[in-house]
Amino acid sequence: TPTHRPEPDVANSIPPQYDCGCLFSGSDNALYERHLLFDNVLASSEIGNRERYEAVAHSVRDILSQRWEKTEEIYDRENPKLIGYLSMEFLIGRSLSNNIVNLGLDRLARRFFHEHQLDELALLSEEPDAGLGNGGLGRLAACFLESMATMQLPGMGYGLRYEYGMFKQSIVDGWQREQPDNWLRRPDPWEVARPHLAVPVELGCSFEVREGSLRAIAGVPSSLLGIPYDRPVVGYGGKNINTLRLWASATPHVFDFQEFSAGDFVGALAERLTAETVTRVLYPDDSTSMGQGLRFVQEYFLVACSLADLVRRFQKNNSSWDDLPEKVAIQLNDTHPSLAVAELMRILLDVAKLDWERSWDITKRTLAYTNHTLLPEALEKWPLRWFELMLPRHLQIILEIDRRLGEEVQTRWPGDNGRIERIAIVEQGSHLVRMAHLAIAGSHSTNGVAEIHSNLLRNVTVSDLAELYPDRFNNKTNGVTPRRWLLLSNPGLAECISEAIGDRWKTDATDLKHLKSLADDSGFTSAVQTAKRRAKVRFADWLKAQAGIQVDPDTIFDSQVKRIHEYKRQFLNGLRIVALYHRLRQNPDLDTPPRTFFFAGKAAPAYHAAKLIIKFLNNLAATIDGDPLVRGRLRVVFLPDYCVSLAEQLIPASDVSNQISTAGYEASGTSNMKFMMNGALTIGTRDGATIEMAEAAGEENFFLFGLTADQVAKSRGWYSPGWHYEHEAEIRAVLDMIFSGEFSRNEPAVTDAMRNILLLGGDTYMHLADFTSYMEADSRLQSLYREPEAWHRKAILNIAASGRFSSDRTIGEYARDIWEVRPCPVPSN
Ligand code: B1N
Repeated sequence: TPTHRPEPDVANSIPPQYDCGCLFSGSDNALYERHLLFDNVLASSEIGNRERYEAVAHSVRDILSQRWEKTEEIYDRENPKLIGYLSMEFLIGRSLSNNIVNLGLDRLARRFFHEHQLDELALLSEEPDAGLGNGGLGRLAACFLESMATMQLPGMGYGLRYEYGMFKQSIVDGWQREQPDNWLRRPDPWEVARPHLAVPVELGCSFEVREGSLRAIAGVPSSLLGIPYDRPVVGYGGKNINTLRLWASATPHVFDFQEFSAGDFVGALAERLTAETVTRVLYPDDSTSMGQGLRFVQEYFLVACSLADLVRRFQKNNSSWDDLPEKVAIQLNDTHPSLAVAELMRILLDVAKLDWERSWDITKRTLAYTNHTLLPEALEKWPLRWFELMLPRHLQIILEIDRRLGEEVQTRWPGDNGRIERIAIVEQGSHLVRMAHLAIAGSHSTNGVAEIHSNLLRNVTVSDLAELYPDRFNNKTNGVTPRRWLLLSNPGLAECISEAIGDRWKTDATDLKHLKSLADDSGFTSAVQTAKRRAKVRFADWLKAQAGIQVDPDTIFDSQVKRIHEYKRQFLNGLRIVALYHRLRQNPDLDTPPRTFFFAGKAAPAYHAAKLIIKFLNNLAATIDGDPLVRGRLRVVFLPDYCVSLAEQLIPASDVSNQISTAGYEASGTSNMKFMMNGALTIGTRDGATIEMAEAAGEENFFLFGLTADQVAKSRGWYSPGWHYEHEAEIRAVLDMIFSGEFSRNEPAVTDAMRNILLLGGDTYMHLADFTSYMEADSRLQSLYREPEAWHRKAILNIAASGRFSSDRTIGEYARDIWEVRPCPVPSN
């Protein structure tokens, strides 16, 4: 029988520090009523769900505002070491329900919705996703902020306030279409503009916008203004409320009075347009670096604003520059903010007037760098010429760093010119600045995001730098917040877990291990089974209402949701589905469990192969949908516009999680962890954090398949997709079916392109090498599904082992090993 450990209901007790009764009282001056009535000045007949959402959000913000302010006050008074998490992306998603849960207001809120006869779901979905990120890297930053606040660590996120976030995706004739995401069309209730904290940013050139792109005008220095917009980051339990500070660009001159009086009124205002262009839009590239000038300006803008802000804070309570590393820890989320190395050096040399040695020592001890990918196309390298144009002083500094680095290598390995060249920050010949080398040289810590990734980084990608600075390299395996990704998105399962083991897991996910002893408990197994079934029904209902798509909760929900990329191998999943389809066509009496395959994900607009994958999957879906022979047995659904809130719906409802990247290519993955926490079983390769997940749960509770990273690297030289086509009957049948145009009638370009990627072009990501073992793993999975007890036993063992993949654990490790920061609790009153 389940061990019932009654715990105080943290989530549903109102923290004493809030006076929130008024939100829910029916009295005339209740927060909600006032906001509803006065904020929009609308007749009650004109008030819709959007206005109701805004009124609730503003009420919640009113409730948290004093706590938020108090957090700031305590940090100011206690002067603890502060973390500055610098990231070009924060993929936040929606905030209202997260803030309600983290403030412990969920029970009250439910009653409030009920009493006011409000449709809670409809109201919550009025909030647009804050999609200020591409995928895993941006979502990780959001999870990290939530964990820091929950763990009462003084941490501040710094990013850009993009006017347009990740584009909206629609599917037309199977192809991806992009629409702008104008998420700020309506005022956002969570942001607070702080114009009095604006920061000037100086550039060595000016800009003009011509034909939609930004052009530099050499030799004419210019300045921009960074306006901070703050967003609350509510920790679970509502004790500390940290800040995410997003910078918007503006011009310092509202009018150029000279031009104004000279009559060029419009021209003067046009300058303002150019300045605001800088934070107009998020670059929609995941795991690639597009080398655009505007992106370079964005990166510097983030760094300049954030460092100025951190330095200003530091100087308020400290006097000696030597204390900077004791008072501020700056984490660079990939190389995107790695100009921080040169910018901090500039501040220390030119503003603080310190000498080089001292400046360099302070810079290194303050900064730390996280690498998120080894893909060569994602490693940022910027033209020297751009530094010359825009950041001439930074270029001087970088060249001096590079010169000294060369000297250091020369001293340790005299005459080893090859090594000097490989380590150099400025690449010879190309005149490109290798931003990863700058970040590694200018910081005290370089970490990867999963064991395998950190090892490859150290031993392969930047092995020379690792040999020079072995102590700087370390691993911090990623994690996800169990509040958003279990408590909030899967309330049924969360309750079932709390009933069994109490609710300490919400802030200490390792407590989930107590579920292990319940894996053979038939009462608990069936409770988990019921929770999964309910989540599937809930998702099916939601999908029907949202998109008119009907799916059957009595089929296996098998999902692959992530950015579309060749290395993630959505094609391989497609090949599996074609094989299953082919088998049924050959033998309609085949006894297989009915299945629904879900895909979702966006392709970078310029990534043609990725767009082709989307087209193929949609064609596959249409063909299978139109074949009565497999109706009710096979179904493929491509869900458009994957985003945080879609993930929150789909992940709890999934039975199977596909993590099938070519081994060695996925740095970590984080959705893999979300699926695991929600009781999905993983079919996957030994890549990224999936390796550690299988280790934690026991490989017997995973469906692992395919080549290891080592085997991939070793077989590169002789691998031949043609061999597999010739020698493996099912591969041949599957490819022939695709190449025959079965799924792409009258679209020969689609089949030709697939033939090129999978066969003629050499199959870079080795789809065919892993196909057969994928099918074998799939068969094992199908057999297990026929035994519900055994299936849910494994699901429970997975949930029980998922505690290690909480971002609280990850942040604990960063805090201890890299930042050396301690909690700074904000007392209750
Ligand atoms: O970062 C995630 C990892 O879990 C994923 O495995 C990894 O692919 C992802 C340039 C990136 N790496 N690199 C990027 C994003 C945007 C961009 O412009 C690169 N994203 C990842 C979290 O560690």
